[in-house]
Amino acid sequence: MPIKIEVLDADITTLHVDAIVNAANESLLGGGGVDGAIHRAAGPKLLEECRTIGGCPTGEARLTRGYDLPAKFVIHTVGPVWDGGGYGEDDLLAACYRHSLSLALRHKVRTIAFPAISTGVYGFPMDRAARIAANETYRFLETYPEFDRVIFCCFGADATRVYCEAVQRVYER
Ligand code: AR6
Repeated sequence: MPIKIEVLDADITTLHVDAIVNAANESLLGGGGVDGAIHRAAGPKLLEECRTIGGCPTGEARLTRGYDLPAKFVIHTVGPVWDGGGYGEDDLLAACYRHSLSLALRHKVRTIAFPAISTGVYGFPMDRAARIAANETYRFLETYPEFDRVIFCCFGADATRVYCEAVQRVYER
């Protein structure tokens, strides 16, 4: 079965893919980290469209256009805030990947890039987040092989190594 998960060390706003995923908050009205970078690169029309959506619960995803980004769409998903692991954080993070990929499919997205959702301000342990990202994405692609490329776009060498190892582990199973 051809599974196409890649890991890149890059600024997600520069990627020429059909959709990039934003690690947003429930307001969908912007913030810091990758969210701030995406809004800056997409321009003010992105915030205008986000205002019409009315927010997004944790674990779900919403789609907008990409405006000035090279990507056609932005899929905004809201990762869980890490609170020790006993509050459903793992399932909510897995749901972010699943819902983002389903929404992408509905919009005929074939190439998509994810940031390391929840591993910045939201404090999710990186190795645990990477394992969930790799497992859930692999499982989704087993059922829906329509994607040409799914990229985990990491910021920096440490994150890139952790996500690479997690992806390798799912391939070796
Ligand atoms: N490209 C790729 N990855 C990036 C970029 C970039 N340009 N910038 C940061 N990262 P975070 P969260 C990485 O904090 O933890 C926002 O304020 C970063 O190194 O952006 O889900 C939202 O509005 C980290 O590994 O998202 C929410 O309030 C990863 O992206 C809150 O932060 C995620 O870090 C969401 O927190």
